[in-house]
Amino acid sequence: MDIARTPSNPDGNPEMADAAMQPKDPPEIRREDYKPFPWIVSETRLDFELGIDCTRVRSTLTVARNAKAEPSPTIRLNGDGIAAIVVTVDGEPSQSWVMDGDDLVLTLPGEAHEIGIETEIDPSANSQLMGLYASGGMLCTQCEAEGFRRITFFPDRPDVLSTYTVRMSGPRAQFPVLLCNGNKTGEGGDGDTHWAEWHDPWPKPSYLFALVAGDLVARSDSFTTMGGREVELNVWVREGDLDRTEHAMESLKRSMKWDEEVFGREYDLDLFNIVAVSDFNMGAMENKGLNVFNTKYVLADPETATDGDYDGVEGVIGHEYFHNWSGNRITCRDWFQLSLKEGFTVLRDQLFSADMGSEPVKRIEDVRVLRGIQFPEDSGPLAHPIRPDSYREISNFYTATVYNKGAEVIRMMRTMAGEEAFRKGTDLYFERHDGEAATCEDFVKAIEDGAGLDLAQFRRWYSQAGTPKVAVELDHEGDTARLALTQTVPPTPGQPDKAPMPIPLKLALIDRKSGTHSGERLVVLDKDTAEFTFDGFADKPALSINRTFSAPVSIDREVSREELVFLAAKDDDPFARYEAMQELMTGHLVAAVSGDLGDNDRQAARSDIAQAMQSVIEDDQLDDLMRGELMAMPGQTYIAERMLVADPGLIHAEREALKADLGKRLSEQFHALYDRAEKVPFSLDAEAKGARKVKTLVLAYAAAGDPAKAAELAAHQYERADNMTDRQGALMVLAGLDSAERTGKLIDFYNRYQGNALVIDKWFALQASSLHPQAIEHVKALRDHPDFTLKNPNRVRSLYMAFAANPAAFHAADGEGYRMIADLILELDPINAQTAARFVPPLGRWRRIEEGRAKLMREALERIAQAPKLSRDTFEQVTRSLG
Ligand code: B3K
Ligand code: ZN
Repeated sequence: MDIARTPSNPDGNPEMADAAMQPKDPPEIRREDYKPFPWIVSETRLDFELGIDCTRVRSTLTVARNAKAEPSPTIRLNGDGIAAIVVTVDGEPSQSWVMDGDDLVLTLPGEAHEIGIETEIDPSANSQLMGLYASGGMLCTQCEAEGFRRITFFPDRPDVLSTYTVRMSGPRAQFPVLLCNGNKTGEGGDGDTHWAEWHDPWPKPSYLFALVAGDLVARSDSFTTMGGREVELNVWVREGDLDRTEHAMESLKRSMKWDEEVFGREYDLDLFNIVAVSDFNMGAMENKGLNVFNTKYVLADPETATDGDYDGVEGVIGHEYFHNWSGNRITCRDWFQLSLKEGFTVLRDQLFSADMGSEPVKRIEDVRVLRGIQFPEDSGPLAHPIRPDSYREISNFYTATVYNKGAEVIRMMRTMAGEEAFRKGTDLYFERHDGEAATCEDFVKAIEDGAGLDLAQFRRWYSQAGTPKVAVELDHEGDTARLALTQTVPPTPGQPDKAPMPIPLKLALIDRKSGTHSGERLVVLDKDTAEFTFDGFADKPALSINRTFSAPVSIDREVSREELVFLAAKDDDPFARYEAMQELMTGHLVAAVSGDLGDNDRQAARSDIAQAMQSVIEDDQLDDLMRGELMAMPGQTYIAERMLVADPGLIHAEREALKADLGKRLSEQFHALYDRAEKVPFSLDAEAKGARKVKTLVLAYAAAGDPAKAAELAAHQYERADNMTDRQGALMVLAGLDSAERTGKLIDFYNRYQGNALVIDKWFALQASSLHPQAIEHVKALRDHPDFTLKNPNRVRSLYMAFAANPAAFHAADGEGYRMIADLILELDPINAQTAARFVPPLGRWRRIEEGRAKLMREALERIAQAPKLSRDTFEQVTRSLG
């Protein structure tokens, strides 16, 4: 693939041999330069003659001038590494076109025309997994954001909506199943070849186009919508995987029902297909009526999938399904508006998962992702607003900021409006913009009008990057509690000065004696500083603030450990309780790492933390899922994020030391908890899931406190396991220990699941993320394992993302971890640029890391930057990271 045989490159000059590898310095695209496309493409007809290594594509576009755009004598059809074999206008061969880089620019004289273009592509050579590619003998597509232009020349931008009619033909034996968007309108065959024709009645942008051809089998079911439409549902997988699709199908039906009940959204076709693909750059893709999924988010059974995997399947199925309205019926005007569909759809999937399981636990999980990934992004060189102002490669902007902070921003509107008014706002949004390519501004305006909110100042959340910090002080005098709040929004690249933003903070003032409060309040801090007074407090209350994590900010306050211990035990908001536990541990670890902690202070802090942990372990009002959250230690990145400059080695050592200390101090309580949890039989209900969660947590504490005992217990759990959660949890602990059981159980796991790619991914990841002192050597050895390949993104991520997120290994003081990631990026970039570029951000944190390592991280980045050719993706990330 990517062999460009364009007029300007007739011989396939090696300089251009791989279109993904660009000469340096690709242009910057700016939001303010948006112009409507001068042509309307009312209809698109596509004819595919399918072959794994040669597919011929004939497209017919019906175009007319767009009266709402500046007139143009030409039409620009984007291409990427493809060549036109034939170009016709109104049925006649045309010579009036030129190539401008990868794009085909055609001069059109009249008001309306029919353009015909023929291209030929090689899906089997498409290792970028964008456009039409081969995966395990089948053909599939990924077009978002700019993959359609790798299939045929087209105005590949989200504001060009067209109805698609697609015919595909190919060898029946190789591709017995032929799928596309919309409904099947015909099929037939002749000897070994067969064909199918599909029509999608809903106008859509090219990024939502999808085609699948392969030897697949389906789990089928149906759903009757609230309007009485009977929808056929299929989950397509390879033969042999069918018995792992039940959870996906159930999740789909639950999503459809939930969207009707909670957002009033009904499905709009007679068919909904999901196809699972093993080689996929991300989680899944919401193509109209034909969602394509990474197998990881489809296949699940108790033997091979963990509880986390089950939740992942449900969440991603929901997410992609919800896009049918927030993304497909209303799409984005341009890619700067990506958060319009992604932020909103993440919020929708979060609310869905919360409704399907435990709301507080889901909230904590979401906040953990936000603080572990988005906060570091927002405080580093890649920081950008949820609606970015410019990009070089849009694939780099599918970020935690656009997705997760985007969801938080909409969640704040919901919090300020209240659920009912917010629903009026979303109803208005869907009604006003159905069928359009809209902007974030359209969304905010609809919420403003529908929910009756003034969001004038709130819009700054869309334009300003950086995590606001809120300094909090609570004073008490007479019977008045006085709360002083001060916000600062830090400078970020290109945005040195920030204006104050409205920050909705839910709070409660808790009576220290009774442990109760008189009601939760919502205050909105919309200035740099503000003061709020509360009367009727004879004694100083304990402050519970940013309850439910009502705003995506960091709270900065002086609070005694004693008060945190109190809140960890008594706060009636589960999130605030979790926060108190996290703060208790984080506060201690930051002080310990900063070196200003004497031995006595250290002992006193550890004893307070143990006391709080004990009350969590022994609180019989708690369910185990929530108990597990309260028991979890803060992640290393989160701790590092709290320091201006961090020493990853020291943080790791202190964190492990605290874990060991707790493991020892609370050994009895932990083991009692384990014994109780161990008796709960396997099921997928919350109680059993909670039991499994606390068991593995106990093993982790024990592994730090008493490794020999933990190894024994983990080996026992591994052997007895009747589900993947228990087995993986035990193996995770064993993989980090220098015990005799380690090797045996790793071999057993591999042999047991050999051939099951998703489980073998776990086997790679467990070793790459392990606490074992030789983890780095293990990763090097695994790189040469026959099952390792750079061609499969899941496998690459399972080894190297896990490694890059393993602080002790990645941050090895001699820089070996950084060199390994740089080597990977350089090797992977020509194969799969999108995946390669995802490994740059861990190196980009150098400014916040101690000097010695920072220098080594920079060197790794500089070495990448010096490569003679880089993809746009990696070039942009490396350049921004070096700053
Ligand atoms: N919309 C897709 C993401 C496409 C990423 C392209 N690099 C999946 C999702 O967010 O639902
Ligand atoms: Zn999405």
